[in-house]
Order: sequence, then structure tokens, then C-alpha cells
Amino acid sequence: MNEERINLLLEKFGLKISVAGWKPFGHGHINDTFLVTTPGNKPDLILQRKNHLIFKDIAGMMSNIVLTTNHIRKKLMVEGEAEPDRKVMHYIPAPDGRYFVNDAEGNFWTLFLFVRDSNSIEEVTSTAQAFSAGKAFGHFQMQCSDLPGSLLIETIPNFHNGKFRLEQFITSVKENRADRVASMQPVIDRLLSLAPEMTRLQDMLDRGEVPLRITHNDTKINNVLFDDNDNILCIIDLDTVMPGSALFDFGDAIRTLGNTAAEDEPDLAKIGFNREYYQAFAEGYLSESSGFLTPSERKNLAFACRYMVWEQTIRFLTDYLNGDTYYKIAYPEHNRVRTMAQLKYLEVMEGNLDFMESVTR
Ligand code: ADP
Ligand code: GN1
Ligand code: MG
Repeated sequence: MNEERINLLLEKFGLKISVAGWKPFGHGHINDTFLVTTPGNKPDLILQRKNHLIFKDIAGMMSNIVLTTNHIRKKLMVEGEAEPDRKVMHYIPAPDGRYFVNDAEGNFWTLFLFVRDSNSIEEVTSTAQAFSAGKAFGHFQMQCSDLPGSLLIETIPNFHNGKFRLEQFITSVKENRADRVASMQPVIDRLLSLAPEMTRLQDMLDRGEVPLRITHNDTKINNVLFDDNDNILCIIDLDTVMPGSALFDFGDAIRTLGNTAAEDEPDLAKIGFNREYYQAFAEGYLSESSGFLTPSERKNLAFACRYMVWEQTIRFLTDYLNGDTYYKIAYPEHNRVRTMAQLKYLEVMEGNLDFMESVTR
């Protein structure tokens, strides 16, 4: 990336300005994100290259995002929100009305406002933050609850379908493309032995025992923006907003927020389960969602945390066995390290299940 390219992309969005500065931003595994500062008092912008090899229908994805953000913005206006652009993402259309532009290499670029005076965190450091994050994701689900699901496409089909993820995993073992199966055999066996229990969530969805809602589907803690006083501003990274289960969002948030270490911590001794953060997140989440959650959802919140960690473990391992084709990696064995760290977290969680159940039942 360079300044000339940034100016060219902004021009495609109809903005004829010379940027004041730019830098790569965030820690995402899929997209490329750049913070762009503009001259004068104009708001800062984020230019993001969406990964079109992973998101195969960028126009559909952007349609989901615009429907969702417009829906939320309308509610904020009714509530008299003074600064809606800090409470919901604001994407900028190109002059042709589309919410992306293409560059000469066929990449897809999107542009949105940087939420002023915002911070995203890679790890929670207080129960107050955990409570706020829970409230934020519960509130987001509530804001989306009257958005008709039929309007949204499945940006990545079967994204959190455990049976589908299991099939992909089994295929990666059979194909053994990177010749890494032998070294991972005990881990593969362990993850496969959990499959009958873990695919139960998809069974419940298939049978209609757990409802489909509009959900975020990537509720990592770094997808929440806080202000300088740890108050919630908004939920970001809306690429995977689509029909899904509330259980996916609850479970995926605990996957990062309940872990005392990072999702790719190489030192397994550092990986633990933070009961206080779990409890605070659950209380924040339930303060917004207890009115709409069904008994079957409520009953399965704790289980969903185990499910999401198992799913993420097999996703990282699948990518490792396939030769690292999906997630960005920072070093050659990164996906193996991620797999081992998630598996350790899954095991640590087992010892906390009774506690988790007691909080969320
Ligand atoms: P990825 O899909 O790669 O995770 P994100 O859309 O989450 O990309 O963006 C990466 C990071 O950029 C976020 O974790 C956050 O730190 C920052 N970010 C994204 N959108 C905004 C925004 N609208 N305002 C401020 N910071 C943002
Ligand atoms: C990816 O882009 P990012 O880092 O927020 C992935 C999530 C995984 C996560 C693991 C579209 O999210 O599903 O849970 O990495 N996003 C996609 O850290 O696959
Ligand atoms: Mg993100």
C-alpha cells in the first residue's frame, strides 16, 4: 500500500482529497484495514480490502451491512441519539451507489467512517468491560430482532454449521495436502471424539428447537468499540451479519473474552478460564436479551461456549492441514499453535462447566 494508491481509491469513492496520513490497522485474520487521516477537520476514514476469496458475494455482503446499519440508525434517530455515527457503522457509497469499488487487480475496497475517539481491545481487563461487552452484543441482537431475515443473504454459507465444519475437517484429514496429519493425529482423534456431542447444536437448529435470528457471527472482543471511559460505542466488523443463532454470538464472545490468554498463546500454561469475566459478560448479555431468548437458547448458553471453541479449533486445524490457505499467519506454525491453544482452552472450560451453567440457566 502507498499514499498514491490510497488517493486513487478515495477518488473512486468520489473523494478528491490528498490524505494527511495512513497506516495499517487492527489485527484481523481476513481483511486488510487501513486508517486514513484526512486534511482539515474532516472525520478519519477506514479503507478496507474485503477478502473476496472468502466472501464470494461482496455486493450481497455489503447489502446485508447497509440494511443492518440503516435499520439500527433509524432506531437511534427515533431515540434522539445525538451522535449516531459513533453508535453504528457508517459506510460510504461510491458515486454509482455501490458500497465498494474495485482496483486494477480485481480487489474489493470499502470505505467507512472511523468512529472518533474509539478504542478496540484485544483482551478484556476488567469485569466492567466484560459486562459492557455482553450488553453491547445483547443490544445488537435486540436492534436486529425486527429486521426480516429473508432480506439478508448468507455471506458465508454454513458459517457456524458444526456438521459442515466437521465435514471440512474430515476432508482435510483425508486429503492431507500439507503432509501434517501424522504429527497431529492425537489432536485429530480427540477433536473427532467430541464431534457427536458438538454437532448437537446444529441438530437443534435443524429441528427448529433453537431459532434463527439475525446475528453478528464474529463476536471477538476486538469487534467492540469502547470510548475512553470504557463505555460502549458500537459493534463493528459486520461482514458476517446474517441469519444465525444467538448461541453462536454468546459462545464466540466467551471464546476470546473468557480466555486468560490470547487465542494463539504458545505457552499453554497461561491459558485459563476467567470466571469473573464470564459472569460479568453473561449478566450484561442477559440484561438485554433475557426478554427475547427462548428457554432452549438460555439452557444452551454455556454449552454454546464449548461448541464455539471446538468449532474454532477444528477450523484452525483444518487450515493447518490444508497448508494455511484461509487465515493470515504470522509464522509458519501459527495455525498449529492456534489449534493447540484453543484445544487447551476447551479442556480448561470443561472444569468450569457447572459454574458456567449456574450463571446462565
Ligand atoms: P477484520 O475483519 O479484519 O477483523 P475489522 O473490520 O474488525 O477487520 O477491523 C479491524 C480493526 O480496525 C478493528 O478491530 C478496530 O480496531 C478497527 N476498526 C474497524 N472499524 C472501525 C471503525 N469504524 N472505527 C474505529 N476503528 C475501527
Ligand atoms: C476471523 O477477521 P477476524 O479476525 O475478525 C474469522 C472468524 C474467526 C476468527 C478467529 C470471516 O475473524 O470466524 O473466528 O478469525 N472470520 C471469518 O480469530 O472467517
Ligand atoms: Mg474484526
